[in-house]
Amino acid sequence: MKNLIMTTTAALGLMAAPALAATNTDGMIDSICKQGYGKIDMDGDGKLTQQEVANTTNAMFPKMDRDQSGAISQEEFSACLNASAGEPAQESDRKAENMAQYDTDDDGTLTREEFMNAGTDAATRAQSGDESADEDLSRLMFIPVTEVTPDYSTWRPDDFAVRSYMLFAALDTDQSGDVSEQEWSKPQPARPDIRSQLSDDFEAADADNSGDLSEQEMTASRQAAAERANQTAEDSDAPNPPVVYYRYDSTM
Ligand SMILES: [Ca+2]
Ligand SMILES: [Ca+2]
Ligand SMILES: [Ca+2]
Ligand SMILES: [Ca+2]
Repeated sequence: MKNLIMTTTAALGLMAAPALAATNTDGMIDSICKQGYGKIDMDGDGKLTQQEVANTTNAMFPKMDRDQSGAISQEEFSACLNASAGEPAQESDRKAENMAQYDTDDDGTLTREEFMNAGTDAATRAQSGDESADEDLSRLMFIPVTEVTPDYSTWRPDDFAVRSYMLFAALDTDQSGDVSEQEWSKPQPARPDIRSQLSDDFEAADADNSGDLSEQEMTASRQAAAERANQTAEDSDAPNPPVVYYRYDSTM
């Protein structure tokens, strides 16, 4: 699935990041850019409505528009949506010996479905007070090095789904759609750099080919992606498809 919105050439992206870091709005921009779509489902039913997408686009647009030009340039787009590229995860004890338990079809690799089902299972156990689940969660959830060790009891199902999705994306470095034993054993996988994908998405969203995105273009593009995400969730065979996973499919 393609991204919601997004952006730029490699050169522009590299130049934009230091410029952003120099401003005191950096923290705010960062949180908007990093929270992605996890918080978009405001009525909590696991579906993205067109109105929710319009509302969140309206809220984030002026913050992404760093120079207040009234439009989102490729640099602005990429600086935001690729903000966490390269961010490493905390170390965990992932190694060949503890991968097999999550590999339900025993084929030696973890598909995203196997990976995320394992995460959902561990999350369910953790929330029912099973302390042994923490060991699984430390292998299956993306915890940035900058974050203190999480208190999983405070996480919502969406948080588990997002972090699980993030870790899978970080581990699957060859983007094959599954995690090999070698990929699994990487001690500190990092958030992937998605500039080239963002570049494609930016072009697709720029309906009038003006080279920047109006709020209307951004809203339309995100609404179309949300629609696809809803459809993907609906078509899924999983009994309870992790909703945020589908939301993040549009951004990662
Ligand atoms: Ca701008
Ligand atoms: Ca497998
Ligand atoms: Ca792979
Ligand atoms: Ca445009």
